[in-house]
Amino acid sequence: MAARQKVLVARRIFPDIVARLSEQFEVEEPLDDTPLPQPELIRRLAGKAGLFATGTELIDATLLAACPDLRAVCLMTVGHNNVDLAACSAHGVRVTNAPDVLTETTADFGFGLMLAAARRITEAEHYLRAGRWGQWSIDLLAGADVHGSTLGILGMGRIGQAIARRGAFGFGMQVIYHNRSRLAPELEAPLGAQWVAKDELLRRADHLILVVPYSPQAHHLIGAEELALMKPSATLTNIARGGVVDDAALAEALAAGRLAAAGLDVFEGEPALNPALLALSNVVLTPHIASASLPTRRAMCNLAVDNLIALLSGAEPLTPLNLKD
Ligand code: 8YV
Repeated sequence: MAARQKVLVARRIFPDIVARLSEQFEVEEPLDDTPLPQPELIRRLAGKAGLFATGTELIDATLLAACPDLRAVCLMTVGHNNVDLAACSAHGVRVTNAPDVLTETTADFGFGLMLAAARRITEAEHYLRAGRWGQWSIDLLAGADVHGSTLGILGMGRIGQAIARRGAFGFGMQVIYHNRSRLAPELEAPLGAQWVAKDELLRRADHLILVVPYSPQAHHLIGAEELALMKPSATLTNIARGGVVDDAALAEALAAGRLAAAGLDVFEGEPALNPALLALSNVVLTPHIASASLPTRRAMCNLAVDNLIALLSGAEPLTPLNLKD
């Protein structure tokens, strides 16, 4: 019998997903959640044909040159900003990601974060837990309305559109968006969504949500200048990637009352946080968990496994990112 192909799982995942992989491959899996530093990742990839990646591993020319046996990198995430696709293609390494399976779950969370920021939900809980609830007062923890307001979406991909559906159909919001390309009219019309220039988006949105993929061009897409265009009564929610927002500028705007509130699931340099954000009460902070429902995390893992099985058996993967047929 021919030797089974070897696959490395970059971090701890669900045991039954590892069992699924083990039916096909000889699997090496780490024992804990700590991301492997690149030299350790390279060491463990020796002799491995496939990598089950969790989104934070740096797959660049250095790694590829040091891992000649590697043929497939299958991400369980939709974001692939840590993977140099051109370098992978140059080395003949196929890459896949996990779109679609996390769209609705991530949109639910983004919408929830926006609601929490607008209606000051976590601030209210902290207030109550701290024993500060004395008596009702007319403007106690009064926030902004979400229903009927203007929802601004920066990045109108699958997740942006899922958020737009929630806003338009569930909350009667007027949807405006900015994206490199306009949606097809048959997608735009039912949402009543309107494409606007980025500055207009910033000026008009009551609640702005960021869903753009990270790339060097998207770095600090929202900085001091952009924040200055927003209404002081507006909220900003970021479920994209940390680098999209200048966190220091955002903390300054929130502290100065130039922006009402923010909901942040992603941060520059995470898991470290800008201490200025931690000191504010008008920001809701969560540890990059927008896709974290159990069924969705399982679906993301299963899609990565399906892609590994396809690629290492010479078939076309379900969700390729490079070297497509
Ligand atoms: C992941 C994500 O949980 O899919 C993505 O791009 O941001 C999340 O679903 C995260 O990337 C884990 O590293």
